[in-house]
Amino acid sequence: MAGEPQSDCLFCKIVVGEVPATIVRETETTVAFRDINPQAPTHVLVIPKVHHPDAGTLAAAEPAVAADVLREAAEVAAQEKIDGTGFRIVFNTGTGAGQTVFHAHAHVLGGRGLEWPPG
Ligand code: IU
Repeated sequence: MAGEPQSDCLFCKIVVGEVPATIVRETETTVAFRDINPQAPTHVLVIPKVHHPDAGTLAAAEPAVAADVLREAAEVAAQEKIDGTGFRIVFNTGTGAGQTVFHAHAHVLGGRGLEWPPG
């Protein structure tokens, strides 16, 4: 069922502590942790605790939680002190866009120059 934990989902396992992660922030509805393969000096993932496959399906089903994810992404940037120079919030959606984990997540990237358009 939409929103329910999925036994084969890595990020659902991070939410319950079955898979380790370096958590930098946590709220009632979200967890933020460092990406294991960082693409920038700051690279943190913000995920909803509920399971939805991507940002769009999350926003359609639980818009308040989608807003929580966005707010937490900005809070991470402030906590990491990358908000002054600028940072990027990325939602890869679909395999063609590089999505590899099908539990909605925001990448928060910063601490270096960020080119536009992204590759
Ligand atoms: P993507 O947008 O679905 O490609 O992002 C998934 C990210 O999850 C990717 O940057 C991985 O490095 C990251 N990640 C992680 O932080 N911890 C893990 O155990 C696994 C993937 I698997």
